[in-house]
Amino acid sequence: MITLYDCATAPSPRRARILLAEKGVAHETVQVDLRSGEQLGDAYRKVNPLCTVPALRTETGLVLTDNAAITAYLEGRFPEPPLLGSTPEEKAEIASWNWRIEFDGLLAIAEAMRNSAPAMANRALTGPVDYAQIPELAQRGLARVQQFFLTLNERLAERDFIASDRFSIADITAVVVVDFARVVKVRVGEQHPHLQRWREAMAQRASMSL
Ligand SMILES: N[C@@H](CCC(=O)N[C@@H](CS)C(=O)NCC(=O)O)C(=O)O
Repeated sequence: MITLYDCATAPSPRRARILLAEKGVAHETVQVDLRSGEQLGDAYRKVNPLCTVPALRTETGLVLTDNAAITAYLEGRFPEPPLLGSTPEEKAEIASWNWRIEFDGLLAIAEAMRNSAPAMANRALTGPVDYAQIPELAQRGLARVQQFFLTLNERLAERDFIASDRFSIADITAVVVVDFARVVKVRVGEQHPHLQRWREAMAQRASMSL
């Protein structure tokens, strides 16, 4: 059985959960409690020395330690429905948007949250090494998140999906990131009508309630 190391409240493992659901892949789930620091303990370190979730263990014992690997693996093993694109052009467009959503969206939220939350003092970056917060980065992160929402809104002005003319991994990443922005108090509003329409359409998919 495939095993997903998950944390119900964290955005990155939600990406893997939605992907597994969209592909219809049977799996079991192990919760890792990030609030109590379980990811840094010896037991989880043996699973994933990078001390992050998600991680995915295959039936043969191969452990994949990030969404990039999990996505590549699942697409290879369960090609239907294709979520990374079919033609070279479509693959390129999806990869480009997925990267932008991670870099300009998810990492901007992380920058804002992890450099300001008192509970994350010295945990400004994930992983086994502690890093101090830099308050200016929190401010910059917040500005970047607001800009990211405008970019996505503009992108969706005449489109139903972020990267392609069909649902793709970029839509999964974007839903997770847009929802997670609430931790820095950025939300979809009337200034983002296209983003709002797209988010409401995405909510029709059962996977998005995970
Ligand atoms: N590259 C990873 C990033 C995963 C990541 O940052 N996970 C966060 C939860 S969203 C985590 O494990 N945080 C542990 C910590 O804060 O110490 C991926 O996308 O799979």
